[in-house]
Amino acid sequence: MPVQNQFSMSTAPHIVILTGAGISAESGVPTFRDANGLWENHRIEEVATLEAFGRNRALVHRFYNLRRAALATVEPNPAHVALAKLQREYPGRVTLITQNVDDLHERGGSREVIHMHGELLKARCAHCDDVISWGLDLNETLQCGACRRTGWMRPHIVWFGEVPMRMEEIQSVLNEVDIFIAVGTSGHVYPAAGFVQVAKFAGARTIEVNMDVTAMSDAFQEHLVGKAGKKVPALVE
Ligand code: BV8
Repeated sequence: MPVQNQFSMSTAPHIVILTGAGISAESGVPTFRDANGLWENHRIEEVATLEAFGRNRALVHRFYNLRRAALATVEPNPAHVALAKLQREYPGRVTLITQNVDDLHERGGSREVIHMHGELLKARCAHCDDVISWGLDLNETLQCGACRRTGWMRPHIVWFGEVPMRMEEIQSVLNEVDIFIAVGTSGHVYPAAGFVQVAKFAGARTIEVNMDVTAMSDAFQEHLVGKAGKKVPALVE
């Protein structure tokens, strides 16, 4: 049953949506699985870590600079647009959490997005934590505008082994969710892969939208098998 049918102003359910790389796949953003978790023969888990950044800044900067530049070549797809429409229609009742670091949810019209793994279009000073919007190449010559130090600017990205962002907020919405929908995520990365269990504990209806069976499929009551660009609009419109 489309989630719209569950909305009536008196009992508007609280919907929590978790998206992963699969929602951006039809926009042309490669998923991590597409590359079998590899990039230029490096395992992504080896590039996307603080240790890798300490070992070889140029390599890590290149990894993110290429992905940041590629954002200019992609557009949001009907799945991003449909979720933004749902958020507009039910203000305050739809929490969108993404593991993705692209800006396609925002360009699809979403105003409030919880980027639990950070954002490609932001940079952070590793010395004073100042965060700036940043759409260009990052390198070690960049000076921090807040503490004036040079060589400390890093991608504003949560690497493996680092604490995801806004986890308290995420925890509190999961404790009171009525409908939990996961779109285009393989369920390999924690803590995101465990959110469905928290939602189930809260008594939520759980729906997985994916092209494949995933590592967390067994935890979901409902499965919409197919492409997000088709299945998400049908579910939420
Ligand atoms: C944490 C930013 C503690 C980077 C990312 C050993 C040492 C240290 C940590 C660990 C360890 N073992 C385990 C861990 C925990 C670790 C982890 O889970 N590792 C994995 C590899 C086992 N997690 C962490 O380190 C996290 N931090 O645990 O801190 C903590 C926890 C809680 C509270 C306090 C402290 C931090 C993890 C964040 C890593 N950063 N992103 C970057 O992007 O460069 S994760 C990165 O990979 C993505 O953000 C994404 O989350 C993940 C890839 O997952 P997916 O999004 O699911 O993408 P994937 O390609 O895998 O799947 C795509 C899916 O879409 C598929 O199912 C496919 O079928 C589907 N699909 C494809 N096309 C479509 C589609 N579906 C629908 N339509 C389509 N068209």
